[in-house]
Amino acid sequence: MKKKIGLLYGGKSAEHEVSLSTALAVIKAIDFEKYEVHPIYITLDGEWRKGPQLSQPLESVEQLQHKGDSNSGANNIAKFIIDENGEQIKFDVVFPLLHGTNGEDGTVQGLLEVLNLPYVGNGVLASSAGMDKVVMKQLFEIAGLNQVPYVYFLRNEWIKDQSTILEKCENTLSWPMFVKPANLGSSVGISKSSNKEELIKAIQFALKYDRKIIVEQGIKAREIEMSILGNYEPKVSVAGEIKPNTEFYDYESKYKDNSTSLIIPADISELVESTMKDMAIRAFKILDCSGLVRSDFFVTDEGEVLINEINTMPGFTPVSMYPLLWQKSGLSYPKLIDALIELGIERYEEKQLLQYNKD
Ligand code: G1L
Repeated sequence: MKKKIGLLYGGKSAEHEVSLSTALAVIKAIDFEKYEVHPIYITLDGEWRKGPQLSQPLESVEQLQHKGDSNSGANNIAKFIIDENGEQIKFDVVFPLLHGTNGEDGTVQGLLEVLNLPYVGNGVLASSAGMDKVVMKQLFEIAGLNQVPYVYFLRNEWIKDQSTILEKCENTLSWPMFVKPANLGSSVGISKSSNKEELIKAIQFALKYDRKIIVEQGIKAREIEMSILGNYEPKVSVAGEIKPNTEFYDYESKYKDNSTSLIIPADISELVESTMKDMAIRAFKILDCSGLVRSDFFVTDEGEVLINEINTMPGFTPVSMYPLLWQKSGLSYPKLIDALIELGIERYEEKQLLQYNKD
């Protein structure tokens, strides 16, 4: 029996297009001898549209953007849950290739939990904790992970008392400082400031995108990443370096231009590599991750390793860092998809064994 895979993509999100091309890449690579694929497209307006079952790859993203049948009135989430006969659809596993609607991650995972469907990747807790840079940094602190100094605050605190916040930044951090919305949906709202005046502007800008702001001390360092795969005993890939050609990594350079180059494997010492591996696994465990995570580090010229962030939903086309690192580590893109599906099912089956009532 072929496994029934539900592929969720699109979404009410800034990364709608990225999600579409990722879904196409997965469909092109997935083993149709082992799986049948059920595409579920979420439009930019948040409408859920189930497409016909696939038993062979598609050619273009247009084929993924199913037309709605507006007369049925059921172009909605019910179509995903219930089939033509009113029975609940049972997928063997769902691939959630999207951020939660409006960027609150963990929401789609929560829906899948409520529906009691197995799914690929991180659960509710890791997805939402990994979405908030402040929560993530606080957890890293508990795990004893080395990271850049930071200050954070909420909009209402800024409105009440700007000078205390600015003082705290100047006393705790040195220039330049990077101001970011805490919500890591995408790299929008981020800017660099080299003095107080710029800092104020950067904060006002970031506040357009989130109510929680983080100010991080800038650091002169290389950006090196590792891919983690597994549940209880996660495996770590070789390291890869990102060399940005623009001043820093913004939304445009991340997705649109070729202004970054990836160097795989990264040229690092054995000590730096083993430090990164150890930190990557500690980060994976403290956020209670499952399936996959990409861990991003700073490495200074002196060989100091600092964790920057982890990404619970990394770029996932065959030319994205996460799959490329596995490719170099001996795991091809189709094999990586197989492994993630198995890990999702394993996690679900373990959960089925839990008891929910008192004896
Ligand atoms: F399903 C996985 F494997 F967990 C998974 C889910 C989501 C891997 C990678 C992603 N990434 C994305 O969905 C995205 C980078 C396209 C964000 Cl919209």
